[in-house]
Amino acid sequence: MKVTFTLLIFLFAALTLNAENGHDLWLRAKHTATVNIVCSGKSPTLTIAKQELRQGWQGKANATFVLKKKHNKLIKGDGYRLSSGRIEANTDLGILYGVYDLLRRQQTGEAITEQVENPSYERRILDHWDNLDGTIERGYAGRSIFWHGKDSLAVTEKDKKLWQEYARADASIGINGAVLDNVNASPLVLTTEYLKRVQAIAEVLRPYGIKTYLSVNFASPSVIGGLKTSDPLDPQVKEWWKNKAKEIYKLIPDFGGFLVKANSEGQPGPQNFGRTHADGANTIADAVKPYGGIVMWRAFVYSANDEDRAKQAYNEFMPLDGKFHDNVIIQVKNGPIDFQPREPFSPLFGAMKKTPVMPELQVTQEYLGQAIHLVFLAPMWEEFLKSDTYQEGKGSTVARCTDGSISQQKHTAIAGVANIGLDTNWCGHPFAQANWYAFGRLAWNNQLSSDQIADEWLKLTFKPTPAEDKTKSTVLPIVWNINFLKPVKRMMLESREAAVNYMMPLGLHHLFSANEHYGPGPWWAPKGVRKDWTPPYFHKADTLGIGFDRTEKGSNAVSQYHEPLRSLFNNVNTCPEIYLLWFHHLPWDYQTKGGLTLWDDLCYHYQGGLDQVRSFQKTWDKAKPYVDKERFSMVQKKLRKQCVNAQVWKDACLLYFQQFSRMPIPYNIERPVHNLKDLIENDMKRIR
Ligand code: GCW
Repeated sequence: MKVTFTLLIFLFAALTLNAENGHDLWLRAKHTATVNIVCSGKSPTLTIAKQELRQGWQGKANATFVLKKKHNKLIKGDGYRLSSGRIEANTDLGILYGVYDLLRRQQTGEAITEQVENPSYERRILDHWDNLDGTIERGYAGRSIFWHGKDSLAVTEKDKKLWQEYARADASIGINGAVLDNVNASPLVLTTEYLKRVQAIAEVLRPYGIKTYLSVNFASPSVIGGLKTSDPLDPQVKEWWKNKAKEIYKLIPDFGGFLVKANSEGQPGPQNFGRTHADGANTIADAVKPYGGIVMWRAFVYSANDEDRAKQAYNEFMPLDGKFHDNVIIQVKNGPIDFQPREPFSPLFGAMKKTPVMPELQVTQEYLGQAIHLVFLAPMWEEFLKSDTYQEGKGSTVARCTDGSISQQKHTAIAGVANIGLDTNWCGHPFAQANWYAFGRLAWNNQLSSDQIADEWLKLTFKPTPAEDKTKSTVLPIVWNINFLKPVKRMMLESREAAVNYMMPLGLHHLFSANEHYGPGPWWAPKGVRKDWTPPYFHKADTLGIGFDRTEKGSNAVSQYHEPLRSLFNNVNTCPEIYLLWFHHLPWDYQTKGGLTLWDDLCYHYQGGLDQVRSFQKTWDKAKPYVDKERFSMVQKKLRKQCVNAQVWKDACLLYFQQFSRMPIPYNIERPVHNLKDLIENDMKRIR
């Protein structure tokens, strides 16, 4: 009996050991060969570099490889020069990045020619919206990896191991900063007991080149400092921030700085004291300046007034251009509303001439199916980064307006709102890991294509190769299984457009029910809720038509863009159809470019999105032979749910809008399978 029990435990352990849980991300254990490393320098970062190289080498057995710190004018920041036998860099971190790049190339079969790789942005940061009690705002992958509540501030070995794994994953894709707490910040994070934990996290992250940053609450001086005010121009308040910075830098000498959400969605800010965003940002920036710290001040501001919400950030910040101190960067979300499946770029990019601006992307899929829908975000970010702002004429892409190519900037940065939690696979959905990966890769090189990123990630994350021959000393050359790689990559690359199609095509936006931002609710507008938080504010559907008129005759949001974009968006004939209802309110029988009525076109888009998800299911089922069974079935289940959801989105939006269009759903597409009344009632039950 006892023997059988032990045997069972053994069998169970063996099984779980082999089970693929996704925890290793794109850094999977490999079958490697030995390598002789020549490296004279010594530092914790170099120790990691050497260890990674030894652990991951897939080149010729017994080859010699040189890691060398050497000043080279072509190399910028933590960039590096890579060739088949050596990596050179100006910094130890540059060497570590070079090692990760080399190993990635060895594993994906990408050529290793002599080349210099420099980062697009100086600071490549993940913003964790982690609350101190361990919950995560808009987090869909479990609780926080950093915080477990006020009774668990003591640092455990388990914490440290996880932070180290996190740091390694970040460093492997070039991320060099982490904001450890939610932008809806608790003042408590600046108290000494919490700062001690921040110090411990910083110590684990440091050898991997990751700086820690904190989101701070603007009212901290009064809430935890006991001052009568948090007025940024009050001398005592200034002194308080200075002392706080001093305390932090004593604990964390390389602390990165602060991120601030002020006068936005109920958060306190300088306007509570009759001061401007510049006054607020500068006071805090002055405090960290002696130590080289920065302040990332968010432009995500809008009030419940009559002005088009899409215009407000620009209106608020443009008059302040030139008033910010030189260690302030304005952090701007990619679109003017809020991380929707598709938005045109925010007009604040390419607008401010004297103030650096950094993009804020959302890796966590708040508005894109959360951890259930398979949506690869690189195509969305690529579309954004390549958007031309025309700041200095043609070719002034968002990428170039923010990475220092157009105007000399003291600091450049990019941030992504993390999708990471305590879930074993970190991100909830196996394919959500690709979004973490893509953010890091694009932050490092804002010219990369989504195709390349998807290709790399798939090769690193799955093993789409014939079974490895463990008897051979090397595993090269790698033959990628094209039956897996090609269709699965196509699915990833199409997935964002699919989500746009079944959620909100043709420029529609914010059609979500309630504050969950998951399912459809084009009808959702309960009494007492701010109107700019409700879908009818955004779609403006009535019997005459649908869409938000942002032309010169409407809110005139188009005027915030440079020419020729202003006229292009303003004119319904030249406005790209992907933004049609973002900028125009049009009659239901308006003829779109394909010769359809607007109503029919809308219907075909919703049907098209649903069809795409169904085709993803087929693609994935066919990929079965090439994927471990755990991840295969997890993705399969999630795709089933996504398909059901896409059907709900289609039915909900079409049946709701049909009340206004009073036109039939084209007879050659599928009939709805839900009733509008049921959808609305279920929705109401859910939010109650
Ligand atoms: O979109 C909204 C989110 C909030 C978030 C806010 C912001 C952190 O729904 O949860 O708060 O954006 O970016 O500040």
